[in-house]
Amino acid sequence: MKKNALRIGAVLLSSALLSTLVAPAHSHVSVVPGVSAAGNTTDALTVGRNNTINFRVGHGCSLEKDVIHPKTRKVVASAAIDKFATQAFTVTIPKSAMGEAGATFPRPAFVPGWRTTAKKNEDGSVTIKWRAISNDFALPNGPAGDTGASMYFDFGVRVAFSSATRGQRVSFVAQQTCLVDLPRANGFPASKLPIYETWDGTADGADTVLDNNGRGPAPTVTVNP
Ligand SMILES: [Cu+2]
Repeated sequence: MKKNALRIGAVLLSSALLSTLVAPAHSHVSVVPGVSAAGNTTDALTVGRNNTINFRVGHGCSLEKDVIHPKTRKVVASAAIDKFATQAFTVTIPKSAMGEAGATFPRPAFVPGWRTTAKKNEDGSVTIKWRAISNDFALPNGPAGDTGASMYFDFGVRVAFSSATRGQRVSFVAQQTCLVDLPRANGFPASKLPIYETWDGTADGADTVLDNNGRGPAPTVTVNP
């Protein structure tokens, strides 16, 4: 989606206030600091403390172009109307959030009904993936009914910000995978077409490729100085 996220200028705010200022947008994917066992949200973004952060998914996937059935050539999903449930969510934790040596593996929160995997990448970063074990557990775009509002969910991860991140912005590439049903047709078995919302950029509005992989800003936090 290419909604403009609300942006707040932080020029006049003290550093104490700054620690609470993270990705104010209500939609897209943003980082929300977790509450520590001591009951504060400062530890989450402070080097050397328990850095528990949550990735808030604000809505499901939209289409950039209609999905045409490969066999019948009929429109099976409309870009103007249809939204899709999130079946999988991935987030990549950079080495700068994996301790001083870049070797403290992130600890994903358990989400009932979702299977969790963690994979180490070539560059030493770790990608965490949560996948709904069935359609019933997928995160819907919105509640059933007629209000048209979307739903959100927070995927938690405990990371370990390294000293080098003090006062710095740290971004986490994230991606939602949704599935479009392609019904069975003459010689064509029923199947599912994956579509994506990829959060790996710095700004909205740059995605002009109609590939049903929407691109948006990466969730980002500023670590306390
Ligand atoms: Cu959005």
